[in-house]
Amino acid sequence: MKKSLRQFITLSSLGLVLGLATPVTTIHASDSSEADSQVESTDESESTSQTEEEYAFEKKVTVINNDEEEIGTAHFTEDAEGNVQLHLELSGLEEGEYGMHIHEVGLATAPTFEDAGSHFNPEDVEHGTESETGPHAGDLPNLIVGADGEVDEIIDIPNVTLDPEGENSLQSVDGTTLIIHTEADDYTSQPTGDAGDRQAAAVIFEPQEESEHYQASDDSEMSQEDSESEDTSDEASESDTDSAE
Ligand SMILES: [Cu+2]
Repeated sequence: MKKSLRQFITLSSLGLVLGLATPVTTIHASDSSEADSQVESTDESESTSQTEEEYAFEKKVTVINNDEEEIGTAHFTEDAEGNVQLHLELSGLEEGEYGMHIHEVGLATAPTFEDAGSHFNPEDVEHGTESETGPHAGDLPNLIVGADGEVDEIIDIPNVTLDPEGENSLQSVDGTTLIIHTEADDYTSQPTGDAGDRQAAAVIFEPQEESEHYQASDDSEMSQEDSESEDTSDEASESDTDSAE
C-alpha cells in the first residue's frame, strides 16, 4: 500500500514537474502551432487556387461538334496578374488549319452554332491581328490540327478577363462562346476573317438574365422534362385563384 502510495506521489509529483514544465512548452507549442495554423490557413486558401496554379478565375467547358458530340474541353484560366489562357484539349478533328474565335453570345446550338453571334468585340474594332484597329478581343490564332486529329494547346488571350467586374469580361451580359470554324482565318477579311462555317463550339458563359438571349437553360429543360410538374403548378395556381375567389 505504502509503495503504491509512494509511487502515486512520485508519479503525481512527476506529473507536477511535467505539469510545470509543460506550460512552458505548451506556450511555445501553441505559439508555434498558432503561427503554423495561421500560415497553414492562409496557405490553404491560397493552395486551393495553388493546386490550380494560383488561378484567380477559371472556367472549364465542353466542346461539341456539329453532331453535338463531345470532342474535348476548353479550360479558360486567369492568374492573379490577369493573364488569361485557354488550354484546349480536343480529339477527332480533321487535319487542317481553322479559324477560332470567342463569339459574343453564350449560345451554341448544333449544327450551325449561328446563335453564338458575331465575334466578341466589346471595343468595336476591326477583325484580325493584321487589321488597322483590331484585333477583336475574341480573335484567337488559327487552330492547327495534325494528322492525328488531336489538339493539346495552350493559347494566350491577351485582351480579355474572366473577372465579371473587368473590362472585356468573357462573363458579359450576353455570355460568350468559343467557336472553331471550318476554314483558316486570314486575319484581315472583315468582319470574320473569312473562316467559313462553324464546326465546333463551347459555351463559355451563358447569357445572364438581363440579356435578350437569356434562355433560363436549366429551368426550361427542367420544365420541358417536367411538363407534369408544370401542369401541377398550373393546377396549383388555378386552385390558388379558386381559393382567392
Ligand atoms: Cu468565329
